[in-house]
Amino acid sequence: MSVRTSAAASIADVVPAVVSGRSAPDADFQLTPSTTIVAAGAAEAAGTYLAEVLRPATGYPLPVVPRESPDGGIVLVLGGADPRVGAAGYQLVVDRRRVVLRAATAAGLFAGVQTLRQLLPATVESRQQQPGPWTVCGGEILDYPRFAHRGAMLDVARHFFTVEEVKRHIDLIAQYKINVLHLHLTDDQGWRLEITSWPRLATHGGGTQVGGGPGGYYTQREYQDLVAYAAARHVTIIPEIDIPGHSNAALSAYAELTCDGEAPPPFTTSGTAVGFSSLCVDNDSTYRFVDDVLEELSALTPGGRVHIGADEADVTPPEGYRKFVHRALAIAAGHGLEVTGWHEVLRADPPPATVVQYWGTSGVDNLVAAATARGTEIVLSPASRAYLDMKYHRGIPIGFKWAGFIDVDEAYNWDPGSFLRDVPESAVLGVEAPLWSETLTSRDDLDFMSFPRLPAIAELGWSPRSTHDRQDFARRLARHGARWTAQGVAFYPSTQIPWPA
Ligand code: TNX
Repeated sequence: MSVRTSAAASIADVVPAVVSGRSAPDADFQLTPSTTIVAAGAAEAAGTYLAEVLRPATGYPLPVVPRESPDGGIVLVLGGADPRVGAAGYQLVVDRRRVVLRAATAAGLFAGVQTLRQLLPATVESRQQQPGPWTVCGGEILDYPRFAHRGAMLDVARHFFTVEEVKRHIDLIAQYKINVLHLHLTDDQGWRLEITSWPRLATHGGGTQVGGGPGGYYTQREYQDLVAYAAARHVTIIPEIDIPGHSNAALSAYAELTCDGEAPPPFTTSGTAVGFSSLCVDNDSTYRFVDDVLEELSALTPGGRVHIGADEADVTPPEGYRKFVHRALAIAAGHGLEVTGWHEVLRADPPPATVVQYWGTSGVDNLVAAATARGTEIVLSPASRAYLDMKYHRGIPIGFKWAGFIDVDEAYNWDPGSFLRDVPESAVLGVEAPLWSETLTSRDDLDFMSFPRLPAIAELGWSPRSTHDRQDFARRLARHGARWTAQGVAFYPSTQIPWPA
């Protein structure tokens, strides 16, 4: 498949769709060897990020300077934006002399930078110098998100992915205004974060993966680097320690977490069974473990929110599950942490401050509806829509199909505001697209399953309901294939998208 690589871009092609935009073709701005990026103080980081994105392909120096020269440039300003942009949006005005990006916060400027790069030809995404001209589509944009939580989840437990691979993934998802990366750090097959008070979690529990490969783990220093890298891209990492189920890796490292005192062997089969493991909810050592792990995690989590999983605890006795969840929530609160859990956590009747991540398929769940009536907020990850590990169609060699095949239409064509029965949009914190990695082993696999579906979920999270239009989305998305090609993204060329010939 070949995709056109040098066509000019337009405000009408931006993904996620903007709240409001007006193209003015006679007001295009040209990037030249003497263009400067004007950004001072707290705006400087967004300016530097923009310069780093644009320099390789243009070959221009694009210095980031504190003051505007008379001949204009790209100007990033904190303050003075239309108040409708709120804390996360931005306002962009492009005319022949200058580009002015305004926002109330650094996060808003960063979102605007992501839009701005989409107003340049796709070749700007190449890491090698390309021929211009470097035209920024003229016009005006006012833009801000529909939902606060626009997440992607990556499972580094079933198969390990390196710090470099995760950083690359962060850069790719941030382009689509994703602002949360939920990292699924522990599961039956692997424990991926160093915990200094329980060292064998990582050294033993991190030593393998699905199918018995070498696995791996992040040292705390590496993990901190990852968190900082994400933060610089306005992506908050939410670490998940999946307890009390999905815990074989921890049990195999420490026998005192089991009820029979015998550590099970590492789970290394190529099979992908779930729901067979549980921390022993009656052991004191289990709660010392939870306390120590959450204490160390709180120091590594500037976002202040952790995910405790709590899904598929099929072998945890129901009363014990309830007791465990309440103790874990109290321990987390003691370390100043806010908590998210998969929707099964509602079986324990947690306080409304616990955010619930819905991964069902039907949208009908009485516990979820009742919880939202008491103030619980929901993150929507319906498996039949948002699961990036589902196959696009039956012929795809990787991925699962238990929640159905998900091509771009299935990923895009639903409304997070009305998906759950008896749950008002006001209870929806946002959307999240989970990428489980039982069958995914390489960076190309991550790309292939994420693109183009992740941009579909990102648009549901960002763009107003009024812009929802599957044909227009397909047309806009079609223009992004050339960007992914220039970035070396191994995307799936869905037949539902009219890619340019
Ligand atoms: C269900 S979704 C799981 C995961 C699997 C996934 C595979 C959820 C909370 N649990 O453990 O990896 O399906 O699609």
